[in-house]
Amino acid sequence: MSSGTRPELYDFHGVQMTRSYTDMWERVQGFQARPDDILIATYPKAGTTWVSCILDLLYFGQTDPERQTSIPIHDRVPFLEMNMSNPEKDIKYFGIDLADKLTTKPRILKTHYPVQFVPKSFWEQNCKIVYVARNAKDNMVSYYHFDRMNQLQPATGEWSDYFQRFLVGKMNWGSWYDHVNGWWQKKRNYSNLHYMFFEDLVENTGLEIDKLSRFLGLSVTPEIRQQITGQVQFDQMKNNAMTNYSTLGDAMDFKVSPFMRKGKVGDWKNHFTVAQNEEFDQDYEQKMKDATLQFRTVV
Ligand code: PPS
Repeated sequence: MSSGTRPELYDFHGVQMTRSYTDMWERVQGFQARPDDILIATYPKAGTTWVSCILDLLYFGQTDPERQTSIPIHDRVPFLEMNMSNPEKDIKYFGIDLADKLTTKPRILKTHYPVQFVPKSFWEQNCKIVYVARNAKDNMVSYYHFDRMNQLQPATGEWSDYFQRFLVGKMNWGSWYDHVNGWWQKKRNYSNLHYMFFEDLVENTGLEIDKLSRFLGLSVTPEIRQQITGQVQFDQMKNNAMTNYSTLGDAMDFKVSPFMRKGKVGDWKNHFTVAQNEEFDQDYEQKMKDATLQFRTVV
């Protein structure tokens, strides 16, 4: 990929993807998960980095505090399917190699795959999986700004075009609707899956840390919970080079938009027109038939 050009989406087993995330398909599918591995799965921009930091702190914050200030989060929590080498952008990132080389116990790993793409060893080993979901309106807005600033993502076009593309799932990693529903259904027959919401994290981070700890079987004192809550506040993470993605080469133009942008619920109101909101809501009702899966677009 030469500078200034953006990758194209293509149909990959029924999901829109770019090649940087499918080139290593065979190796990713053959990944040997271990029983204590923990997988963080999300649709892009749903709170992956936030939850990655929380898990890293829960497991290693007390025993190895150094890693918080010396290893970028994208290396502490490898992004399984990302395969990127772009000398012009000073990028070299091979998620599957990073995962294979991880020496931590447990290994904490990240994926944006829809549920049907997850390597089978995670299921066979009964690994703990944390899925983070974010309401579609804010998710779309966050993804739009990310795609504007990230040269490794397909071009956005105008907001109105992007809005339409989101509704039909022409996004990298496919349809938000399929993603959140697919993972939600998985919860019914796979009990080692913790499904959580970005909006709940915003509303009460400490409570979500408690729930996560219970799911992971960790006992966390109120003091440590409070400490972690402080360490993962938006401004802390935004100002920390190890968590704000300033370490991932220069594919991301922070002058266009920062990675840690607003971290809010409800920013969609600053982007959606009244007509778009109506169209969105009608379409949403058609697609989101499962009444047990409810999102909040305000808190
Ligand atoms: S990625 O690229 O898919 O891994 O992005 P991801 O980390 O999933 O999502 C980025 C959005 O999460 C927000 N974020 C936070 N919000 C509040 N508090 C904290 N600590 C936090 N950390 C990350 C980040 O700002 C992005 O959302 P927007 O709405 O764009 O600000």
